Amino acid sequence: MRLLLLFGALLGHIYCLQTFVGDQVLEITPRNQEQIKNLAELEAEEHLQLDFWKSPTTPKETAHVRVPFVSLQAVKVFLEAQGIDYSVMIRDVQALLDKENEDMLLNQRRERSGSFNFGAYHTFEEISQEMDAIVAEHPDLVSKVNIGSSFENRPMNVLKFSTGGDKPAIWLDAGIHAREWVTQATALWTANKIATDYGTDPFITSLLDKMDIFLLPVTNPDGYVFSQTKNRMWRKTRSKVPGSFCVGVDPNRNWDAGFAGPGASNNPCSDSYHGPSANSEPEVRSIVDFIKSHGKIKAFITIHSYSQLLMYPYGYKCTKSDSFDELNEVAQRAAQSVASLHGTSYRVGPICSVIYQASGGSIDWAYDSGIKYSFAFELRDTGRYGFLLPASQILPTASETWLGLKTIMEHVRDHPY
Ligand code: INF
Ligand code: ZN
Repeated sequence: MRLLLLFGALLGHIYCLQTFVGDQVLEITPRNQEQIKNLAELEAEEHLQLDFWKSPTTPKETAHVRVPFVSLQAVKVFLEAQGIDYSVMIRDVQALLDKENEDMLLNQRRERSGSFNFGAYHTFEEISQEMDAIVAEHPDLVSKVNIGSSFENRPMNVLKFSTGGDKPAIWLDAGIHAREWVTQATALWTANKIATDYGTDPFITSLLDKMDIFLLPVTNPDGYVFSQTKNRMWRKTRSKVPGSFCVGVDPNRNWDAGFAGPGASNNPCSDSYHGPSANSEPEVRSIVDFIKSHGKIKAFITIHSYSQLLMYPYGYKCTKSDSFDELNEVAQRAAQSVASLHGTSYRVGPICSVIYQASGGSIDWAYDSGIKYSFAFELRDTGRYGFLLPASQILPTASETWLGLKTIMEHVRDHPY
């Protein structure tokens, strides 16, 4: 009976859900500039429907590409003909999605007769309820601030951690890209960590004596819901784009920092589409308005996955920022803190040198708006599971990330400006 129920629930989900049966994620290692060009040409073939999880940048660096089952043959023939090395990273994407879905359903049953499990993936609704629960349990420290609504009118709720008044503050956000599920989960764990450790952990206590923290766990609510109900690989917002059949804008190309420059697409069907204008997405606009009206945000930290990177400005240009030396020093130390727990190794540097030139990103906007301490995390892993990180890695990811966050926040606390 139990199994039957589970099966029914699974079927119900699959019914309206895009499936990825037989899709593979290939790890591709171009040997030279020529082969990188070949891969760029492959990416441009829209009919192949390739999903570049990680783009090739320099020779010997790997690319990760999800290839739909129907394109597998063609892509493998192409790679072999060009003599480009590749291996299969994920043999059947759908098998991982089935496991993930089954885990979520089992956990939901368990939570009905128990407490919230931070080591599981949750729906938007469940996350919102847990945020309310954290506020209810710590009313003197935590409050909920509504900063606006998503395109589909879901609330953008920020948790404010404050011992009173409006102090200089640290901004943290996660989940700006829908499919990066470990980030929303990590943010919620972090919220609970801050709330429960205040008063006992000397670091968090001393920080909150001087500063406030604002934390937005689900920056792209519509995309998150879509990634759980329709298409697990969804990255963008869900806004209607005038004059196109394609939906959504890359919210990390939509900020007013080198908007529409290199590393963003003007094709509404692209996963890195910058949108019709800067701040066109209500999700981005809401954060910009909030931060401007607050006026005392001293650090801006955004959490993505995957690749294990800690980056700072700039992305829209490849020149050093004025704060390069200080940001680099802080980021290097934060990466060491992350590694100290489970040995997870991070690469550190400006966006443009660590990944690629990317314009319209949030931390560039924050930095150019006067928020010196602007950082972007890319959490686990380096590709074994990519965006499909098993729930069993949520707690280790969240706890190691917390050590990195602490190192940055400590520096911010001790270097007022
Ligand atoms: N990768 C980059 C992206 O937005 C990360 C990034 C961060 C770019 C900051 C620019 C600025 O394309 C991901 N991976 O989204 O999570
Ligand atoms: Zn991202």
